[in-house]
Amino acid sequence: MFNLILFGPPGSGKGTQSEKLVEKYRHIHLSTGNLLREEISNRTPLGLEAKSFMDKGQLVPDEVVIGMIDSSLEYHKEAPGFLFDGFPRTTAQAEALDKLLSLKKTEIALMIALEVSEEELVKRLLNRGKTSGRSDDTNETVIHQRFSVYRNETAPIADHYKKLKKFQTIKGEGSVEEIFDAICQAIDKRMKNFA
Ligand code: B4P
Repeated sequence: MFNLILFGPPGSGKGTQSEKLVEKYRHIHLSTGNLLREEISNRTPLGLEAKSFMDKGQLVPDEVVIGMIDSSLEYHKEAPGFLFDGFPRTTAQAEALDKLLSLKKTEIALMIALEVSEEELVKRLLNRGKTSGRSDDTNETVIHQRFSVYRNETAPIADHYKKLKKFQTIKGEGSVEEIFDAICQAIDKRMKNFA
């Protein structure tokens, strides 16, 4: 089983690249952002709770997100591997993911981090907000709050994967195709050396 984490700040292209990667590698795509937005559009109690955090640019509580990932892993028992997009985002989530995967006798093979300047990120998110209707993409104060949460709570978990030599950065600026090719090269290289 080859499990991958696509990492990076809000708007760095995790969702965009994930769609292309699952088409090529046939991973099961687990995007906590998409799962939460689905709960919101179905107006479930979980969705209503999540919305109140997301609208303010805050993270949804760990137990909610970890529960969602736990159910998804159970549901896709026969998966050839998982692509985690937007998860883990806190140390508690990273620890929970390690535990859940080890129960399945598997582990993370690689974390790929997309690097994009903040100026470019703001441009992309405001641009997406014009068409997506996503309330967290239309307000610049909320966007900056998301960056601050990323710097304080999410970015530090990269150290865990760096220590395990499972971490690689990729330049996230350029055309979607160029970035995709660079990610594929990193995955293919790791797959060759991964039992
Ligand atoms: P997410 O849904 O994970 O989304 P994101 O970080 O905003 O964006 P992503 O990096 O996927 O960007 P995309 O490809 O779409 O999170 C949303 C919220 O959900 C969080 O703030 C949080 O509240 C909550 N949440 C999610 N997971 C959580 C967790 N684990 N724990 C707690 N809370 C959680 O790209 C953005 C835009 O850029 C698009 O318009 C795209 O077209 C464009 N773009 C992409 N690549 C480009 C390129 N190369 N050049 C130009 N534009 C590009």
